[in-house]
This record gives sequence, structure tokens and C-alpha cells, in this order.
Amino acid sequence: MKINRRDFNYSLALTLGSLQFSHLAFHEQQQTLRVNGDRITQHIRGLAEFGKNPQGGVSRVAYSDADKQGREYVIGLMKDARLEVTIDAAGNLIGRRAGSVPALPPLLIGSHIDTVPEGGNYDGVVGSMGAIEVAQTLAEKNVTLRHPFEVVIFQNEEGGLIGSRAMNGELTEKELDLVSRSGKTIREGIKFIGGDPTKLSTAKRKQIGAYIELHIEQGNTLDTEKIKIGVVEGIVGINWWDVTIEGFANHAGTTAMNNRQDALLAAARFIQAVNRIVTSVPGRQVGTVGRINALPGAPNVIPGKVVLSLELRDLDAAKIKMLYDKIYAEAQQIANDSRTKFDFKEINVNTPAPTSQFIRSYITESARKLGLSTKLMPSGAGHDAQDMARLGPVGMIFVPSVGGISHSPREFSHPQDIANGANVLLHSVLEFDRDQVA
Ligand code: HGY
Ligand code: MN
Ligand code: MN
Repeated sequence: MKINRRDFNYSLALTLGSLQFSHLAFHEQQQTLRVNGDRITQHIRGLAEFGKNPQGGVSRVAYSDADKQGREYVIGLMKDARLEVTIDAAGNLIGRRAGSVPALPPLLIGSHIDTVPEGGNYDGVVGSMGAIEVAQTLAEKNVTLRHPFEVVIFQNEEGGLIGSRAMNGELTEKELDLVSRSGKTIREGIKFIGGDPTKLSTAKRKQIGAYIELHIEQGNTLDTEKIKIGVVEGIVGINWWDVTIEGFANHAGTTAMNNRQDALLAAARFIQAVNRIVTSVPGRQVGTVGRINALPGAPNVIPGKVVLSLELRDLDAAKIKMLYDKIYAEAQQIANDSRTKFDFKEINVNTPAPTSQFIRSYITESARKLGLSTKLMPSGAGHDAQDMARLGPVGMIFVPSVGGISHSPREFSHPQDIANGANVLLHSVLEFDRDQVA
């Protein structure tokens, strides 16, 4: 058949028009996609069985039996969501779906399922179940993203962001010998959950397209101000030290009050000093002594040794350093006065990280289209996102925590708020995938 130029142009215009139309229709169809909120609730309840405690929360510390069982449950959910599941050498759980443009850097979403001792059912769990739900929604609606897509459940978030620091290459060989809350060293723990600490470097990633994490706020700003979605502007840095105070253990009945080297008394002064120094300058910085062990630990022995934890947090690493220097100097004074010795050992450093401007705008825009109010806010809690920020742009979506309670069995977020957050995650993923092709 002979075709003249006019006909050709006409048919080309028709084809382009219908392509454009189908692209628009596709775009519109994507706009109406929603997650299944009831299914997220069911999965949160399902996971709550592993490590559940009488207080109504869970103790699912990393590398415990409950953690391992919870991870097995999660692997099942990932498979149901048609994700291809692997465990990397660091023990992170990864569920993948291929993208239509395999050369693009991967788009990651996820969170963690390990908890603090006597923790709740929402910290980390909401983001993990929300991410799997996003994957399942995409699979059910046959949406193929351009980017390779991964749901990542990071291991041992609560013990110092261990899994995500392995992914960005910051986890050191020395840290593997630290004893975790499970009683196992990190090295033993990684093996226990199916990783391979001898091949840790293979868990290290080069570049990611983005990492977006849904999480409960863990503070009361959204709940008090009745705002549905927090758009995180940055995540605090967190530094941990073990502080050992050496005194002299002696008889509590025969050693006069003016002749003691009481390590616990020095520790008490130190704890007061931390609080005073941290509150002596303006800002949102926080400092905590959250763990203390006095030895030998008997009513009739003057404590000869104390080991306690010191934690400092701020969005500005320089401020953390400044506070630490002041605390260190004051500790030397207390040591002189009390004839004790203070030794500081840095055990974990999580660098502060701003979130990416353009991912914030996808989150804000997705929330707006869903009719949800937003607020730009910092995160006072640490998250794996701060480590992923070393590998590419990151964003975080917060949903309200009732009463701002977290790290407690009384942690709670309403199912509707969780579904809202997961929908914002879904649409942020779609926006990113549409826009970012370079
Ligand atoms: O400790 C934290 O900030 C976090 O919940 N892992
Ligand atoms: Mn936590
Ligand atoms: Mn968390």
C-alpha cells in the first residue's frame, strides 16, 4: 500500500495521540492506587506474636529466637507479595522486583522488625509492613516500576543501625565482636539469622536511586497538632559510649565515709552532670544515661566499679562533639574529687543526615493529593535512613504516635493513620519512579 506524506503524518499523529492518551490513562490509573489497610493491620498483629510479652508489647531484640521467627514470618509475607527474597551477608532481608529499566539504580523502601527490650508493636514494624504492602499492591495491580525495586528489612536497627551500616560500608570488623542485647556477639548474631560475617563486604552497596522509609513519629507533635503526615527534614546523629568508673571495693561497714572511693557515687554525680551540661545550651539536643551496672553489686560492699552508657543526640555532629568535650572535662573533675578514674569507650556513631529535598517534595505532594495534612519536622530518633543517606537520596514519612509514646508496650498508632502513611509511601515511590530516570 502506498502511503503519502499527509496520510503518514496523520497516522503518526494518531499513534502519538493514542500513546499519549494511554500514558495519561496509565498515570490516572496509578493515581487511584491504594494499599489495603486491613491487610497491614493483620500483618502487624501476625508479627506481634513473635516475642510478645505480658505487658502487651514485644521483646524481639535482634538475634533472639523471636527475631528469627519474626523474620521467617516476614519472608512469607514478602513471597506473598511476589518479591524475590534473599538475605545479604550482613543478615538484612531483601525482597526484590525487577524494573523495566534494569540499568537504573535500585529504589529501596523498608524499615526494621527488631525491637528494644519491652518494646512495642509499631516502631519499625509499621514501615516494614507498610513497605511489603506497597510491594503487594504493585504486584496485584501489575504495576512494573522502571527502577529495580527492593523492600529491605534491616537487621539490628535498635542495637546501633547495624544492618544499614553494613550496607554503607561503615560497620567495622571490631564491632562484630561487641556483645548485643541478645547475649550473642554481632558476628554470632549475623550467622544466627542467615548472614555470613566472613563476607560482610559483599553486603556493601555502591549507589541507590533512593531510600524511602515509613515510620511512626515516636514523639507527640503530629498527635497533638492533629497532623496526618510528618515529612522528615533530617535525622539526628547518635553517639554511644561505655563509661567505666574505677573506684575501690571495700567493706561498707568498716570504711569511714571520708575514706571511700565509691564508683557509684561518682556515677551519680556524672549522671547529674550529663543532664546539666546537655540542658545548658539552647537547642533540641538530648543526652541520656540509660544503662548502669555497679559491681560487685552487694548491699555491704562499696561499689568498686561502674559501667554505664552515655548517649548524645543532635542534628549537628559538631554540637555532639562540643557536649561530649564538656562532659569529658567534668568527668575528670569528678574523678579527682572522688579518687576514681573515668574511662570512655566510643561504641557506636550514627552520623546525622538531612533528607533529600526532592524526595520531601514527592512525599508532600503525594500527601496533598491524598488529602492529608503535612508538617516538615526533624527526627529525634535514629533510623536506617541516615545510613542509606550515604548511598543516595533518602526521605522519611512519619505517622502519628498516640500520646507520643514509643519504646514501650503502650506504643500505638491508629490503623487509618498507618494506611495513610503507606499510601503516601506508595505514591512517593510512583512519583520517584516516573520522574527520576537519569
Ligand atoms: O534509638 C532510636 O532512636 C531508634 O528507635 N532506633
Ligand atoms: Mn526504636
Ligand atoms: Mn525504629
